[in-house]
Amino acid sequence: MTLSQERILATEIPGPRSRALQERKVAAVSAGVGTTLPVYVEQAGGGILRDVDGNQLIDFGSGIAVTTVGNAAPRVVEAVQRQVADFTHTCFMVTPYEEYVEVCEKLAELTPGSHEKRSALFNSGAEAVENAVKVARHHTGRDAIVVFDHAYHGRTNLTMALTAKNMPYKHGFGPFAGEIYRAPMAYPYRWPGGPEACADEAFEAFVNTVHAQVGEDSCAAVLIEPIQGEGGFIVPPAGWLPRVADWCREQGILFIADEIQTGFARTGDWFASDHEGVVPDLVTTAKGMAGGLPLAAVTGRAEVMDSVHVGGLGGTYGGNPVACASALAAMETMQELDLPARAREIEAIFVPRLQALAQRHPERVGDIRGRGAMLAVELVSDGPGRTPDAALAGAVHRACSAEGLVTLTCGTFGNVFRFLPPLSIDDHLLSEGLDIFEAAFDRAAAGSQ
Ligand code: PLZ
Repeated sequence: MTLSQERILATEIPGPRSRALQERKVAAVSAGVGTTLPVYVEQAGGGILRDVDGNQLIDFGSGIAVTTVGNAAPRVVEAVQRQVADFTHTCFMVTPYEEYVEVCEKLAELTPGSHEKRSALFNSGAEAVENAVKVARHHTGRDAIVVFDHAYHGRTNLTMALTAKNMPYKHGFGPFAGEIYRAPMAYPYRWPGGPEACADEAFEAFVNTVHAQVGEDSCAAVLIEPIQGEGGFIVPPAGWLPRVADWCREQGILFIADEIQTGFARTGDWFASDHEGVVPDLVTTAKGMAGGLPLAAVTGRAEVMDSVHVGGLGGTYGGNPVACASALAAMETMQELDLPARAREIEAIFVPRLQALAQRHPERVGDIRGRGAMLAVELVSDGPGRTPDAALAGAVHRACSAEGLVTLTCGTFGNVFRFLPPLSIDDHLLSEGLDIFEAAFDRAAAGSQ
């Protein structure tokens, strides 16, 4: 790795070159495309992003859970360079190539369950979700798709309909696709009957939604993120997910796990579904799978995936050979370095420190949750009152940015501070990043009492 693994503050953040680039951005890029931290990157690797002003920032975001194996990971660079020199595109639907097939073989090996599987490859997470819905409808001959409160599945027309949050994802972009129904999410911290009642009551509420609003035999699929991402890193209570999956099976409803954010070592298992032994009928993947190149997949039971007529699935770039080469190298890296274990180590480093923070700020840290290297704190203004405090999350985020720590927030109420470090980050950077976060939190909390 050529990039030194140290934080460097060479200028204020953003520095003069980044500010000049941001001016060009405003003049050339649609205002609809936002940037949370307008620091322009010129090199990245390990746990560091180096900007055009020579600053080196600690990365707690992984480009939204993508650079799981690290940025420009050595094996990925080598595989991509080789592939790009061999050929860049033929279109798999025209003249195929081995890398596509090999990625699908790897997906069959790594995704939950030992049954026979098939996959189809796409370019983005949203495209994978769209295609999972297409396959589910085609296979079942049913129309309705059930999703959950706080869900995030993408920004295309169908996936906007599947996504719960209005601003910024949906506002003014309707009308949306039909036959989408929403059930309450098993969200322990905010469950009206309290966290202990959440598993049973949320299961009952889910079944009632399907029964009363849809009708079991009209329902093609239930689509869920096993740990919700953009919606707030919401971890359902133990037992709830397997119950939902089992019930779907009894009703002939397909169970689709959207593992786009949770998949590929991120949560300390290969997939978040593995944690409770859930075996989905279909799984959508993207992000961490391909080491930073755009690649997404739908993987599922052979008879479901093969029920589609020849030519029914595809796209010009889906399973591009360079992206496939990158994915194969990324998956090998994850296996060889046992990155699920690394994610569990990261959890063990973070959780005690977040717990100490919660003890220091009982009125402001409402909840600590997540698994592996997908962790979050939910911020509130009044402790047990649970009033979301998005302003505090924003203030902590800005203070971290100024100190050279890249962080992300999320949540339906914008009040969840989330941690998604690359699994290639060194312990000393994790610890330094946490120091910065804690100091920023202490100052922001004191300033907004
Ligand atoms: N499903 C579970 O997390 C992408 C979106 C960021 P694409 N999440 C980050 C933003 O503001 O656009 C995501 C996800 C889950 C689907 C998607 C969509 O994946 O590759 O962004 O289309």
